[in-house]
Amino acid sequence: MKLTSAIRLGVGASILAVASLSAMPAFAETFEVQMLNKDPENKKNKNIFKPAFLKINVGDTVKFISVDKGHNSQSVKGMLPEGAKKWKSKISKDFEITFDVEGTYGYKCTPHYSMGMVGVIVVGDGSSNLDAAKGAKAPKKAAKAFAPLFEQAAAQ
Ligand SMILES: [Cu+2]
Repeated sequence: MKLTSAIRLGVGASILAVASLSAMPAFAETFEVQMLNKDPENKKNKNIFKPAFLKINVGDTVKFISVDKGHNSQSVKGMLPEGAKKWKSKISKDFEITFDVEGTYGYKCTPHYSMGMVGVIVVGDGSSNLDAAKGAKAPKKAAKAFAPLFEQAAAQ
């Protein structure tokens, strides 16, 4: 009797372990986005996130690196999938965020939003809220900067 229940327990535990493993991404990765005063490859390109577009998997982390001071990362209203948490990092500080909700995310640098310092992250399948994100209001230069990034999101 005792042996049987021990075996059952063993099988049950391993099934549980497999189930929880498959629910998690096999290899969660961390991606880096630099916050820069200018693009080293094109000095005319000022106040940028590099790369401004990322495609990641659910469970992956993005680390915003404060290479140059004066920048931050903040989610843009209307450009988050449902159930996702908004964020706002401190100016001139590195910031890390893990994405657990699938969808398309538009974000900005708070002080340079009107100058078009924005980025887009697609987490898993970004299609659920892509149209809504595209339709969200943004200042003129930001909208212009978002357009090619949303095009990249649509092409995923
Ligand atoms: Cu900035």
